[in-house]
Amino acid sequence: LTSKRYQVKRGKYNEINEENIKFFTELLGPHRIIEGESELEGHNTDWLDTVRGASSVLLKPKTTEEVSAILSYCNQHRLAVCPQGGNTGLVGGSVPVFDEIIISTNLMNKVENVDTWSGVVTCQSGCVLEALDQHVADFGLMVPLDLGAKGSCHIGGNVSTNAGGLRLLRYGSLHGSVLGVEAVLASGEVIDCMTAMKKDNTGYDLKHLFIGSEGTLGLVTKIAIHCPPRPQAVNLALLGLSTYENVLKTYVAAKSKLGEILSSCEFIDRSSLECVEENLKLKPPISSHEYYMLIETSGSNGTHDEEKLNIFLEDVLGSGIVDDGTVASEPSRMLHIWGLRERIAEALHHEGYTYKYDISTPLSHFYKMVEDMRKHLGSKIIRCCGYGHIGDGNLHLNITTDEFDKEVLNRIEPAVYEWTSKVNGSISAEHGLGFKKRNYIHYSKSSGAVTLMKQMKKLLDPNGILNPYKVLPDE
Ligand code: FAD
Ligand code: S2G
Ligand code: ZN
Repeated sequence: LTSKRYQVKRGKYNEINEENIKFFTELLGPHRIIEGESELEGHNTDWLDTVRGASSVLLKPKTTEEVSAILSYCNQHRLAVCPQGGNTGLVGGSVPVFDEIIISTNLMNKVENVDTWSGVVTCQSGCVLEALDQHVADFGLMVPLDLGAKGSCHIGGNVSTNAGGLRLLRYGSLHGSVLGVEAVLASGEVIDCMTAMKKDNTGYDLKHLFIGSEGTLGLVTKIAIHCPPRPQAVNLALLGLSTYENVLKTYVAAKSKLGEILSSCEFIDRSSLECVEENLKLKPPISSHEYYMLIETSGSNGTHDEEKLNIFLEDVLGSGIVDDGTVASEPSRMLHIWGLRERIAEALHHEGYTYKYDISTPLSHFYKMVEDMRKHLGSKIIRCCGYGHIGDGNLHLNITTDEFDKEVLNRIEPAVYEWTSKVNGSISAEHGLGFKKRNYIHYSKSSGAVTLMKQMKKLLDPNGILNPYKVLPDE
């Protein structure tokens, strides 16, 4: 069976049958198995509505043991599976390509322990990020990760995509903050790398195999994550600038003048802000600038932080590298300003079809990519805009047309990947490769590295049942 949409050949997997359904129903009970493509509509399409699978069965395990029984059965019966968390992934990794069985972590949402001395939280992988953060807030802690999908994404999905988000600049990557992982292999074997210790140098650090492997090496069932103290004082500045060079100067000034209280440095161009104004009717407190920055401080002493922030603002406004700015510390005002940044993806979605590129580039080239692409595409598109985590050198280049247009896609790809490779950037900074970008991995990884990845996949999932057609390039 070759999917016409994707020119992909279905792997040699069995099709699910009544006997399999009987096994899963006996294992989970009738309420934790959902059948029928129409019932699974929301699970077969991704958040962006750009990829669609044809699964007719979704399973809802509650425990590691149930996941183990499911995978060992699927492995023996050569049934392909697609692990699914909040289904907010942006590279087509979270939905089936054909009829893979969807294994949802929706019911695996128990917080198992909060160690208030060390700040290490142990929980199941299906905890929704925002709910987990609210839970640990009661202990004066915060989850060291924040992204626009927090209301739906699962911490297991964040780990599986090694999500970056809005505060990586301050709290680092999940490869650093995640201390322990429990995952179930395709064979059903449970790999317990669950340590709550910050330091453990005994043998290969296997948990890193499951962080960012997008469900292709194992199904993550539990994680232990180090949660820093929740800040007592937060400020958010929205700045308006006229040149990209001034954006870079402001970023450097923020690092040197705000130092350890800088918790986020985000970038929005004029077109991105116009998109949220036009499509979501959001009102920015400042407008008509070419570029905008969100600079957030998080600390333990409001007076101290305000003093440092004022010195920074006097510096950048006084020297003229920033044209205009506003500062919020009242939660609802900060939420409104964050909405202007976090909802750009949603606003773009309103415009039609989004061609989305999540690129790491040297800061010197960061915005040139948007300008070059805008020139290259001319009037064939509605919008070409750039925003993102400038503190991480991570640009979100997004282009919209009212509906999918193959000619526009061919003008963008592979040019955008060649452009990225030329500056030694990454063609996927934080979203992963999933289904949509799997065949472009060579733009950012050597053939030796890709060969070793395939060998690891063969070792851990010899029958290839875990999230097939994802991450690694087609044979
Ligand atoms: P899903 O989308 O369900 O799955 C993602 C991938 O992980 C799939 O390949 C899936 O098979 C696999 N998977 C899921 N759960 C498991 C598990 N338990 N074990 C093994 N594999 C699993 N990403 C960023 O990095 N930074 C951002 O700033 C950011 N902002 C976003 C803003 C919006 C509005 C949206 C919609 C998305 C954003 N994302 C961002 C994308 C982000 O990667 C996903 O939102 C999130 O990390 C995936 O979590 P999820 O639970 O939705 O996983
Ligand atoms: C972000 C997700 C949305 C997008 O907003 O930081 O990671 O549009 C992105 O790419
Ligand atoms: Zn992002």
